[in-house]
Amino acid sequence: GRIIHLADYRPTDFVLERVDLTFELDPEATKVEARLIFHRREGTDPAAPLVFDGDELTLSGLLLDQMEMAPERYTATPDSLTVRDLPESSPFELTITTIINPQANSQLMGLYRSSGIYCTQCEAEGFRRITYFPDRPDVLAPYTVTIIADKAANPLLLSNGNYLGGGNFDEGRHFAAWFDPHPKPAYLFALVAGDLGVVEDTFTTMSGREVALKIYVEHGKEPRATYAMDALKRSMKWDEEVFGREYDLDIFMIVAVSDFNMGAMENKGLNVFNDKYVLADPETATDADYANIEAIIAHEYFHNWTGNRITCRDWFQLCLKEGLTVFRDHEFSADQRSRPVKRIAEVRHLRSEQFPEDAGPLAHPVRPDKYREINNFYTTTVYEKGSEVTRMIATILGRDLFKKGMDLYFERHDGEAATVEDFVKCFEDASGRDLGQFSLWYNQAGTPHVTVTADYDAAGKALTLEIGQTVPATPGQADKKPMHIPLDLAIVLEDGTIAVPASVDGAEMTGSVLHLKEARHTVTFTGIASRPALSLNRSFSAPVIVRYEQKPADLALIARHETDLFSRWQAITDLALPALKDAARAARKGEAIQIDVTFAEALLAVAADPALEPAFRAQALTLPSEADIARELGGDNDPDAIHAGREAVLTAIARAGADAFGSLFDAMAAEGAYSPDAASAGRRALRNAALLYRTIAEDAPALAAEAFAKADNMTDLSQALTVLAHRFPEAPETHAALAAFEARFAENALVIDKWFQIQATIPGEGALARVMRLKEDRHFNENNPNRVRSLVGAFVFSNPTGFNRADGAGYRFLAEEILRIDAKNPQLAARLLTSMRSWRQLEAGRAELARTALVRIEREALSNDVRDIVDRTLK
Ligand code: B3K
Ligand code: ZN
Repeated sequence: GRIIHLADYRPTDFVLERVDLTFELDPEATKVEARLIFHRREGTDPAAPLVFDGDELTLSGLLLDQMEMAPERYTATPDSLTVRDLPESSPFELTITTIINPQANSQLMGLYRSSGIYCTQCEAEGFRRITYFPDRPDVLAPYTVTIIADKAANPLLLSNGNYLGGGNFDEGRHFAAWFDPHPKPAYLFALVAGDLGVVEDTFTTMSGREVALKIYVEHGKEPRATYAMDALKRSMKWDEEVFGREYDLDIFMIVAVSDFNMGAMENKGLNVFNDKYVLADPETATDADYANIEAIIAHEYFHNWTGNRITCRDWFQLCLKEGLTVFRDHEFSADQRSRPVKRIAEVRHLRSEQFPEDAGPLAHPVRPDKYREINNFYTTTVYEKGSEVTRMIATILGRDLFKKGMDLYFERHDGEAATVEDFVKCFEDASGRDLGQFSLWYNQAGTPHVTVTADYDAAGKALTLEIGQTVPATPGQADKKPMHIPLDLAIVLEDGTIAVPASVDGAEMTGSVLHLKEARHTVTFTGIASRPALSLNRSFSAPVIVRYEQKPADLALIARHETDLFSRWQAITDLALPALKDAARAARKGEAIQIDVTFAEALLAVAADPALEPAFRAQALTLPSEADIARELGGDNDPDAIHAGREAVLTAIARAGADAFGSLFDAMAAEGAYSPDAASAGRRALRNAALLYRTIAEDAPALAAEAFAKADNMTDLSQALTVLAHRFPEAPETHAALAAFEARFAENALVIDKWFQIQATIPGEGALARVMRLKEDRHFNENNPNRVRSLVGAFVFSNPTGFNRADGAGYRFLAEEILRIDAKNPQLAARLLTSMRSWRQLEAGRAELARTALVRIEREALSNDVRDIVDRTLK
């Protein structure tokens, strides 16, 4: 595949006016007829040919204004169709016919079949696997779609927009027609056909229109779709109230399918979902599943305005819809649940996923300027860092001006394919501020480092900060410019109050936000009554790494008194990190691990504080992960030593807090019947954290086995099973629990995924043999992405000691998996391979073994997807 550059963008020579598609569905030979009306764009070369994209297509008919075209006027190959000698000025109609094989489509891109259901996935470039088309996001048109199929097998025939009508044909066939009046790019096209059950509801919009809501699932699973429906209605309401956005069709549909390459897809009026993010009930879904369903339903719904009504000019602008829509779903979840707890979870996720990406060979700007395979750019940088960049605009402008800028964006660009520049300009115009330097966030990759030193002058009551920023070099970007970093901070005095400085000098400050714009600032605050502790980057106002040496006593002060709960959690984490790092270093040297457990006092105090919400207290008890510690250590990493060190710290906390964990476990027992709401989920999280520490302190499986036996919901059940399996993999209690779990949920593939995942993440070098054994299990299916992610994905992404076995067997296993999966499903293979992105951070022995495995992959014939990842990872 060749490399596509942002700088090469130019508009099409032809304007697409209308699309009219007819599908005659057949599992192995679906006929697709596309009638497309175009006219030549004014001012373009009147001799220019019309070039269509294709992917593995064969042309079986081509008409110009209903007349067969002479073969010398066009050239068709599997990946393109070029039509010459087209009218100079008048509109014309091309009718393109292709025959495709949905049954044989194992890539799950284009039109494919999943458990007997026809469905489509077109983003980013799947539509060109259905018909020849100008398959780029700046080609927008209204679509009419007619679907013809066998009625018994496919009573349901769905596409985008509003239902026009349908009827019966002979030979048991029927048809349905749909019209989507909102011009859209082809990546938002969808078709679904088959036999499904439905959950129905309605929503009355703010202007009083009634919208039919339908969620389609496999027959019998309807009761498990009610939570998704509830989340949908809350999302629709919230988007009206917070962003003033109203839904714009008569019907909104969601279809759950079991074979899907990602989470879900925002096709206009017809979202297609991985069933994992639709189906839930207390017996089979965890609290995390409920929260994910709520967030993803919201995310896809919110795309209706940010993505669909206003789409992207080209794929380089992907963050324009993804970063913004993640920001919107984050805000939604924060409003529906607990804002600080949600923020902590977001930051944990950003640090564990995006920071490593930004620090490794796959680093790229939020808006990349080149790509070889666009599917490899649906990354945590585009999504989550993209969301953080939007959040910073809101922080810099303040709530009201941010809202004004969003309103202007919706007004100015509705119906268009826009760019990041268009978006930023709306905030500049709405606020009168210059966001020029700020825009570097879109173009410079790498996580900025902010270093701070403080000097307090007691006599002058002045606090002086030396603040420096650097942005590390990333692939293709050696030198970086200073960024505009909005750093929210609090100066916490000895009595726990937050100081209000008499004056600030050396950097602009708005409210509690300091605006860093230079490589170095010397900032002086006056009127600071006592030697302060510094709470930096409150609520994680900027996605940066802050380096500031702070005394444990000062961190403890912040952990106790900060009004920003995120910062209290951060202080607790900062207190624990030195212990975790020291323990890992000691283990690495083969020394005895000594732990001074004073750091845990603040953590235990927060955990026991009844004034704080349980979900927050549970977060305080959840130590940084092994991957987090590896990142903090910054290289030459030995995953076994990190694991051993972290275990020692956990044990020290478990012993120090033994009494507290006992009473917490009892105090957080369920009150009444299960409810998935955030408050109840928080109590379960805290109780399960206590269970973990109690089990560690006792070093025996009995408590977890008892919790497993008594659990009346999937959260408690799977947590207890995880504790058993991860801590006592060979205990009879564990074998019994795993067998009972498997027997009870054998018919529910999504729950069996949890069973795979729990076993795939059992630490230690035995993990690989276990994973290989499970690959032979009757529940495993290599063609189903959810199964592959639960077993192979969980092993390579979430089992640091198992995957990074010192003999390199984990890497060799991954290489073989990648090569086999790549032949069927390149997107899935490429995603799994990103698990190698931090290989250079490993100690030399493992790094060399990892490199050897990458080279093994690199030498084979590969898809464009895997080729792109392996080449960049090795570079
Ligand atoms: N827009 C889709 C992702 C498409 C991925 C294509 N490889 C889902 C989402 O972000 O909402
Ligand atoms: Zn999205």
